[in-house]
Amino acid sequence: MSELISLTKDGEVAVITVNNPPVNALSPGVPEGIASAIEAVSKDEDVKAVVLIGSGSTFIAGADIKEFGKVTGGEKKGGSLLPLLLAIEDCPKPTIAAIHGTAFGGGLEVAMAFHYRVAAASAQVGQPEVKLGIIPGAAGTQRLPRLAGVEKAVEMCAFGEPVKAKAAFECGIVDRIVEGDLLAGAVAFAREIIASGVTPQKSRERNDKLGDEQTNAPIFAAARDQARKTRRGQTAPVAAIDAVEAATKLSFNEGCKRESELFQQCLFGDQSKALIHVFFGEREVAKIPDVPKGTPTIGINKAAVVGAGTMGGGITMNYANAGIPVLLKETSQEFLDRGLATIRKNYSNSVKKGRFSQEVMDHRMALITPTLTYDGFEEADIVTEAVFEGMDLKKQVFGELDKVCKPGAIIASNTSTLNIDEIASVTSRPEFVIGHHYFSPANVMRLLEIVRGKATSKEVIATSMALSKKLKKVGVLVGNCRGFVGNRMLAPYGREAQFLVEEGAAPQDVDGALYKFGLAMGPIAMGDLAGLDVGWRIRKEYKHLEDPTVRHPLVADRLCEMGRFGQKTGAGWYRYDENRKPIPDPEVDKLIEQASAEAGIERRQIGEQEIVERTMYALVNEGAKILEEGYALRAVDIDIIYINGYGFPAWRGGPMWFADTVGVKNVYDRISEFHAQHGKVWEPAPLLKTLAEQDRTFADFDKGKITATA
Ligand code: T1G
Repeated sequence: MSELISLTKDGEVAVITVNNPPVNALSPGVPEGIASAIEAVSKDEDVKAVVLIGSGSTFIAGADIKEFGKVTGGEKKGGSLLPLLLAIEDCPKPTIAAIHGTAFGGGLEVAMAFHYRVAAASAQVGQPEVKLGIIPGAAGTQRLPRLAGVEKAVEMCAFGEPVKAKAAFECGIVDRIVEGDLLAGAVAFAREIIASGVTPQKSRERNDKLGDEQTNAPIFAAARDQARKTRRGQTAPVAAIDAVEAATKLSFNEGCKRESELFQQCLFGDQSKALIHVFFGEREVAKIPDVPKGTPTIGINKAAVVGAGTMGGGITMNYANAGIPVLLKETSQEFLDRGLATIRKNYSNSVKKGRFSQEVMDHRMALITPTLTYDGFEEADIVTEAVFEGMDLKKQVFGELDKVCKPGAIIASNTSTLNIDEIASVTSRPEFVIGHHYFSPANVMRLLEIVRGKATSKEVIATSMALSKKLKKVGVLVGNCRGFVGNRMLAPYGREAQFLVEEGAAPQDVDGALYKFGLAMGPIAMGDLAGLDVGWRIRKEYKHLEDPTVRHPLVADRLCEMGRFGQKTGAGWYRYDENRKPIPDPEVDKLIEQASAEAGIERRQIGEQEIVERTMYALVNEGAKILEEGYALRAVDIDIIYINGYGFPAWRGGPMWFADTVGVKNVYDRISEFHAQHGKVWEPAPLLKTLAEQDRTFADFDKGKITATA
């Protein structure tokens, strides 16, 4: 056999092992190797049964995603796994797939072609293809309903969530859970099958679970409704539902043909390219050129958080969720009690929703130690400061922490915009100071902006990247400019949204256009959610830095002067009912018209296209400046930040990927028009000009394919 596939024997049981680290993907050579092994054992009279198992940490985790780009780019023709799966299923000897780790995508499809499946209790199975903008392409939508029933199959194929081994056993995907050594358990299972003399049934011939039109119609209708609500704008989930529905209406072969048509449609669509870009991007961001893999890291066994407000409480939960004991300090019992109560309420809500048990909640609460003093901080490996967003207070806290924390402890600030170097300057350990900028709600949003100070050591950066994975966050290293990356780009984005309102669009027009574009929430409503007073305070703090020669939005300050801070005061740009539903407010419309008149602006009709271009290209232009100034390592880092921190639709790949799909030159030309119309705030970024002139993309920039920028 090849080095990818090995074939051994345990008595009369043949064992095929896949050796394609790190995830035993079905890369070129792996399907071929399995096919050869199946052919060999079919002819070997001494072999009475066959087991397939993965080496290393997992069973086959799917097709090799790296290969898709070659297929859609025309570099190679896509191969089908279907013949291999039929060969496995038609093997004259009982075949058993032994699953550990994750049998995902093509991995599960291969396993379902085996006559039986046994799994380790910790294993998971799934068809996560929709998360890549595609659908199962190797009869997964046809075999899964035959093994697990239609409802389970639709849920797994349309929404892509993994299923644990126990649940997979209960619904019929797995035939046995193996305790102890998986291979030994699988071989023993094979010997039972041999001894039973039973002729194995082929999954493709099992039609008893396919239900009928009457039972299936409501299942598909409910799935389509859920996809509309929870996967808004995405094409793959609907295609997956159509493919599973075909399994209930067509023969197996016809169903496979229908699945293949739908798979090809998705694979060659823009959404799949964007989602595959995001898949690899979420892993790329962990790669830091001057902090190589293997950089020593600091063990994080004890943590502490200063500040039990919304952010501090959420950060504390992240550590407790990861099983790390964490101190939570406040300045008064009242604030401490309030913070703990919020944490307890959040956990209770999760228990009520069945996300985890009361026992898990109790364990997590037990890991949190509230305190009014710094007692115990000397044992913490990392302390995260999450106090009020003011430089003086942060400096005071960092000065105190520098005294109480042990040598070598990391001190991180959750600041969202303030200068990390200035904060570090009040400590004796600037190399251990770093920004850990979480996004609210900190226990939910996956993004963690890791802000590198001038003195921050490589070990502290490497530790922060490893810690973000342990906290189930996506850690992205950013530079220490004002607003870092995400919030720095949010400024021109929010500015344009407000300018559009002052020029003629209603707030709900701007939000509506961007919601339709795919954003979770429009910029005007997002301002009300975050609190208009936050930006108001920052504008007042930095008033002296504002450029007097450019126009600034007027309405948000007026709303704040009226005490309309947004949801927290029941009214901001919108009024809010008891369910926090935004309601356009005629009083605000009047205020907007007054502001337009004051700014000498003649209001006009503004279409959705301009709303999307003015706001999205504001993001892109600022992102290009950030890249050329070196505050983000790659364009994909900016994409991952916006998808995981700001609700940018992953199926559009992120703002920089979106610019590539529009065409960088088209974006540049449009920005040049805005520059002519609206003045210097729209000065095109030099990198954007360079890319446009060289007919390059931001993806090319990431690959180092452009010559130096201006
Ligand atoms: N193909 C290629 N590379 C892959 C890969 C895959 N399927 N899965 C992971 N990698 C790389 C990844 O980029 C990283 O590389 C390294 O492996 C470790 O990954 C026919 C068409 C399995 C749960 O969607 O969910 O089958 O950064 O950091 O945290 O119908 O990887 O080290 O260079 O994520 O332990 C369906 C995707 C494909 C599974 C392991 N399968 N992978 O998580 O490691 S489509 C998937 C995962 C398909 C069929 C269709 C996770 C994991 P590098 P990692 P991990």
